Amino acid sequence: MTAQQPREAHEPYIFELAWILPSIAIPTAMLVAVIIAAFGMGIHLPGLGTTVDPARLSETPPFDTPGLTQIGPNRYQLTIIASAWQFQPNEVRVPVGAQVDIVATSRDVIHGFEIPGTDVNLMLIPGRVTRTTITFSKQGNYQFMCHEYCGVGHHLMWGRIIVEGTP
Ligand SMILES: [Cu+2]
Repeated sequence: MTAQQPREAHEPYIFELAWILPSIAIPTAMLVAVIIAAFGMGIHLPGLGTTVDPARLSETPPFDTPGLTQIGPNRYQLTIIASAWQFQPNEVRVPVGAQVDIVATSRDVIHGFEIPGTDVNLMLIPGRVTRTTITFSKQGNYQFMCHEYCGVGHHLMWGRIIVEGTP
């Protein structure tokens, strides 16, 4: 048995505990939040899942017919192919209030797809299919552009979604 420590020796231990416990509790809480988000709420990075052969896009649905397709009442699928240095299609018209499922890929190098002012901000990777969904609740011109530098014509890679009609 060791002799009992003097009372002062316990005080630093309390302070250490006050730092150590949160430094364990906070990362643990963050890990739990990530696990709940991924498995409980189904939140994943856009684009995980499907692959496609970039050399055979013209034979592979839905990329054999890029553009807008109505898939339900006020719901559309917008299929987009990015390549150096254009988007196909580069202009589409959708009715206001429409829910648009964007399905996109790249034919050659890594491109980006961003619609400023919205949550749409995607990477288009050759061989991968990237998906997201957006509802256009306000009419207007929504410009989209490539935001991954992809060569000398990068600045030419843009297009627009024209949201028209009355809500
Ligand atoms: Cu680009």
